[in-house]
Amino acid sequence: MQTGMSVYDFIIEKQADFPHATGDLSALLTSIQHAAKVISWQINQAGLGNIIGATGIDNIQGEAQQKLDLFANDKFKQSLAACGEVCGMASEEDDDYVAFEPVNGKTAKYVVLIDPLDGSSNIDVGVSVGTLFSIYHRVSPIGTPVTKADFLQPGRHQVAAGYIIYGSSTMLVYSTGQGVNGFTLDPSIGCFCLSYPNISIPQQGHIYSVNEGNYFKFPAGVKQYLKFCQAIDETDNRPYTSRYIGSLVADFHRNMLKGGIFLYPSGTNAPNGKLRLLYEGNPLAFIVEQAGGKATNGYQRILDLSPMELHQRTPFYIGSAHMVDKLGQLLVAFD
Ligand code: AHM
Ligand code: MG
Repeated sequence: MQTGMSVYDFIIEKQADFPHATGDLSALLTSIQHAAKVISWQINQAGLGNIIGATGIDNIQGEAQQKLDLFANDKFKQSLAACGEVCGMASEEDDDYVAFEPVNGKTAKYVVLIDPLDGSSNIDVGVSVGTLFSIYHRVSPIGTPVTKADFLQPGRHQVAAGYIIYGSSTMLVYSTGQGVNGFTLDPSIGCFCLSYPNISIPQQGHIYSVNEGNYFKFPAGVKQYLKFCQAIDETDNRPYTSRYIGSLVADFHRNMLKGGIFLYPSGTNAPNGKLRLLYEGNPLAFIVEQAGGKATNGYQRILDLSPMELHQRTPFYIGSAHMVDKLGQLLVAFD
C-alpha cells in the first residue's frame, strides 16, 4: 500500500480482496471520520471560544463532563445515526445505550461502542486527547430493537476497532482484523491519508507507562514489575524509560510505535482500576493484538473477558508481548 493514499482509496483497494463485501462497514468508518474531522477542528479552537472547561455535570461514573466531551458525544451520535449502518451506540458519556432508527428503511447490522473524547481533562492544558471505538455485529435478530446483549459481547467478537488521536497532527488508526494501519489528517484537503502502513509493535520495548503516584496502592506483582523496569541490567537495556502522559490514546500510540507497556492496575480503593473494558480496554486490545502485542487484566486476555455491565472497569496491561508476559508472571508469583 502506498503511503499518502487517501483512506477512501485504501478501503476500496482492501475491499477488492473481499468480493462479497457490501461496503456497509466502509460507510460506517466514513461516518466516524466525518465526526472526527469536526471534533478535531473544534479541539484546535480550544481556548478561543467558550468550548473548554467543565459543564458542571458529572457522567454516570461520577466524573466531571467537559463541554468538549458532550460536543464529541453528540457529533458521533449524529453521524452514526445518520449513516444508516448502525442500529445502536453505547458511549462512555451516556448512562445507557441508544437505539437508532432505520435510515431509508435499511436494517443496520452493526453496533458501536465509543469513548468520544478520552482524556478530555487534558484539553485545557494543550495535551493530546483521543477517541476510541469498537464495532460489533449485533447478536439480536436484525430488524428487532437492539438489546443490551448486543453491546455486552467479549472483545474478541469485534469486527473492527480503532482510535483517533488529536495531537500534533490528527491521526486515525484502525483495524478490521487484517493488521493495523494509521492515517494522518491532511487539513489542506480534509482527508485522512495513509502514513503508517501495517503497524507492528516491537515484541520487547524500553518504555513503561504508569501513574506512579499510585505506587503504594498497586498489587505486589505490579510493584515488583516496576522495580524490574527500574533495575540496572545492561544486557537487557534496563532501566527502561518512564513515560506517562495521562492520556490513554497518546500513551498507547507512542508505546505501539516504539515498543513499551502501559499499566493501569487495580488499586487498594479501586479493585478494577479506572479504565473501562468496553470503551477503552477492548478497542485497544483488538488493535494491539492485530499489531502483534498483548493486552491482559494481569491474568486473562482482555478480549476473552465477558462483560456484565456497560461501564465496567478492568485492570489494564497492554503493549509489547514480552513485557506483558513478564508482568503477568510477576503478578502470579507475588499475589
Ligand atoms: P477519562 O475516560 O475520564 O478521560 O479517563 C481516562 C484517562 C485515560 O486517558 C488515562 O490513561 C487515565 O485516565 C489517566 O488516569 P490517571 O489520571 O489516574 O493517571
Ligand atoms: Mg475514557
